[in-house]
Amino acid sequence: MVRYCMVILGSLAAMASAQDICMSPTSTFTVKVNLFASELGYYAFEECGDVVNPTIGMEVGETYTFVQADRSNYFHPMGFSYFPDGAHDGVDELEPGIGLGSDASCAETLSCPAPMYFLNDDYLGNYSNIEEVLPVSTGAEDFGLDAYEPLFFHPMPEWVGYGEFSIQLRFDDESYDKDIFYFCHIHQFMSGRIKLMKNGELVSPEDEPPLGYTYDEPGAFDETCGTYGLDAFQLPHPECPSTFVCDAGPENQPFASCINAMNCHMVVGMTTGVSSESNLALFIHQMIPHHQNAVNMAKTLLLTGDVPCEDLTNDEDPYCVMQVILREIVNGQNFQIQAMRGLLEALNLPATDDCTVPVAIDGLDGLGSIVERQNPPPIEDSEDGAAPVDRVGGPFRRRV
Ligand SMILES: [Cu+2]
Repeated sequence: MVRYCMVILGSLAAMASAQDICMSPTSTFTVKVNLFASELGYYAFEECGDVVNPTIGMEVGETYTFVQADRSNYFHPMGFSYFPDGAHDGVDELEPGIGLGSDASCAETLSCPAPMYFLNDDYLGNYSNIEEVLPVSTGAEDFGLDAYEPLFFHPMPEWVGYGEFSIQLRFDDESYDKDIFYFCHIHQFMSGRIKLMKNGELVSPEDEPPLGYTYDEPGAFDETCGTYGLDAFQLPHPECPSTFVCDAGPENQPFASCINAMNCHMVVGMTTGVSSESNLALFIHQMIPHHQNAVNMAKTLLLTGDVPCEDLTNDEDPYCVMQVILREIVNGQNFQIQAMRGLLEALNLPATDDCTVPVAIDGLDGLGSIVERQNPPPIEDSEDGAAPVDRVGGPFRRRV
């Protein structure tokens, strides 16, 4: 009996309930990115409240507008795909030449549904399945993404200065019977589900295809700091010094305790092995926690509200200059973290190579055992005749 109930619950979990689907009565979704909701941030829509990556509903054959004007969209150009994460995962996106319905003839005429990308009111492509924008096309495959996406990598004040980014999407393949997804063209793992509907009825009651991953959920401490992954690194911690911030008064205490935990997270992350004997792997394993620290620091300062800025293009205002720096750090370094993780995978190098090094104080490590200082061997003369480098000191190692 119990098992039977669980099976039913299990299948219910994969079904969409109408209450969980966010519809927009105006057919507009105002896109924002909640940078504090996960390591990378998650999409949210003004029309859907505070829920991150909400499941949204779209009527087949109707035109929807996704407005990416909010500053939080920087580095997050939205895409649409048949499977989560699109090209990040090597799976099909919505493109004029890709039809996954039972009638795939649209692929031959390049008239399958695809998003149409706009800057201000100018459509950036020549494909169209929206008559009101451009006569419906066949044989044209440029839907504007190639002009749209690169602008999201430009320096933030330039990106803001370009104007209002938006996307129109009319999914009109009547023969397709599953869900589609929105995703970020720059960051993986930010996908959300789109339920297609016909006259208010779900095309697919089941959530198909599956998302394939769960969303990050910040811990309680992370929520106060606007960070990700720090709950287990609050001080005291056996691999960290007793503090990183000295003499913080009551006013700075909350920010300082966030800084303490993020620096401890970094220090713990920056003790790694070289099991692969690869300097490149060593660099990446050390750089990722370093980047994560920069991202966490920037997010926490953003969350304090201590860096107010109305006009991000105003480089005379120190707060605006700082706000730009913070947002560029969060988005640019997160992008680099993902790229470096991808490199490790592509090169068959281990994803992580952590080692545990208790913090050493006065010859004692954090666990109270005796440690000794091991000096590394001197570096030999290099072949090109460069002088040897004098290295002072070395890492503390536990005596075994
Ligand atoms: Cu993104």
